[in-house]
Amino acid sequence: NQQKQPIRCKAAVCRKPGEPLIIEEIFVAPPMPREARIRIICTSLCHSDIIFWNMQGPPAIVPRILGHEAIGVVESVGEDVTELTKGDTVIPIFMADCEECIDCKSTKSNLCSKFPFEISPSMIRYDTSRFTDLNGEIIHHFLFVSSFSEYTVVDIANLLKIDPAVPPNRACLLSCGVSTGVGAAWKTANVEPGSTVAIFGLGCIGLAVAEGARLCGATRIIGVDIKPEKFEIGKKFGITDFVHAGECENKSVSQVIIEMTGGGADYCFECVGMASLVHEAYASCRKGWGKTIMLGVDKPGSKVSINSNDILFQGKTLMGSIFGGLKPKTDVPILFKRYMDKELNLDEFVTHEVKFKDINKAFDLLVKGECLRCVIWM
Ligand code: CXF
Ligand code: ZN
Repeated sequence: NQQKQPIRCKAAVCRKPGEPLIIEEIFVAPPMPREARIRIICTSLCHSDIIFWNMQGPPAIVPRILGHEAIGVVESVGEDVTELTKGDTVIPIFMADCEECIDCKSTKSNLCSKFPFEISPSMIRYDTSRFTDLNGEIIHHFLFVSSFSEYTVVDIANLLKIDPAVPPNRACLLSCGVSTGVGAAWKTANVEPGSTVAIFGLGCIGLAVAEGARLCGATRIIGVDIKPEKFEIGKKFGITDFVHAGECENKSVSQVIIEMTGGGADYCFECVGMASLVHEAYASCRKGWGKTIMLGVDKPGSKVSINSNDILFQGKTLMGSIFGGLKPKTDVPILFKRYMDKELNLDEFVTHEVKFKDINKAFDLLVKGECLRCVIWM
């Protein structure tokens, strides 16, 4: 049986942290029960790939295959897979959705308890790898996806079947970054029509929050960034006002936002991953009902410090949001529909496209902050 054989194909392997990926031939083992082997069509580069590419030591171990924002076609399925079949178009999602645990059954959570999210070098269900190099050495996985490979193996809990009519270089964006930002506005914050929103950091995630806030009917969307050129880009995503952080004379950003809004924004989003900025975002949201949502990932162990009486007397909320609070199997299909109905703007996020052999160019562009999303075609 052809499908039970390992596949020999090309992958971009991270062998040393922070050094260019090496395109080499590898073997991809057949899928185990409840897994599928996927042929990647295209993948895009997310900032988390850069963070873990640069990280020295655990949980980032080499050699491994990075990449987690992608779209592909099912090449074969393991035993006990009824949900998917060969030829289906799928997107991988690093957050599992087993559809049967208490969290997956609740509309209030996207944190699967059967397969909790972790930075693991293995498959989510088995603690083993499906990749080996030509010397038989193990190559590790990343975020249960490892899409910088012509073929990969992904658990059924991490796969969403999608309509093959969606252009692949748009569909892949809903696999991580854009979904995370849009979801944070829609699901985590539940932004209401007429709201004022402040977004700290106008990279892909922050701009996706703006897009989500616009879809929710926010009327004022304030972007905060240290680069003034981000305002022009932000306008395409519905940013109405801009605060140039670092150039606020002798005021803090929160003082500026409180003055602009007559008391603070209804919703603030931290999209950089700086604990000190969470403090500033929290200070920028309105007493009584203000909500601050953390999306950025700071260094492990970093602390957010907020005066306890501020929390007690101001009645504000501070929330974390992973994958925008979206439930992969039920909420992401709604985003696909909104894209196909021409409501959700994905096109503007794709600023660059390269061939797989040029994957290291995509890294250069994102590291230099010159792109939002670079699509890498296999
Ligand atoms: C991130 C979310 C926080 C942990 C690392 C991965 N997700 C995707 O980019
Ligand atoms: Zn990502």
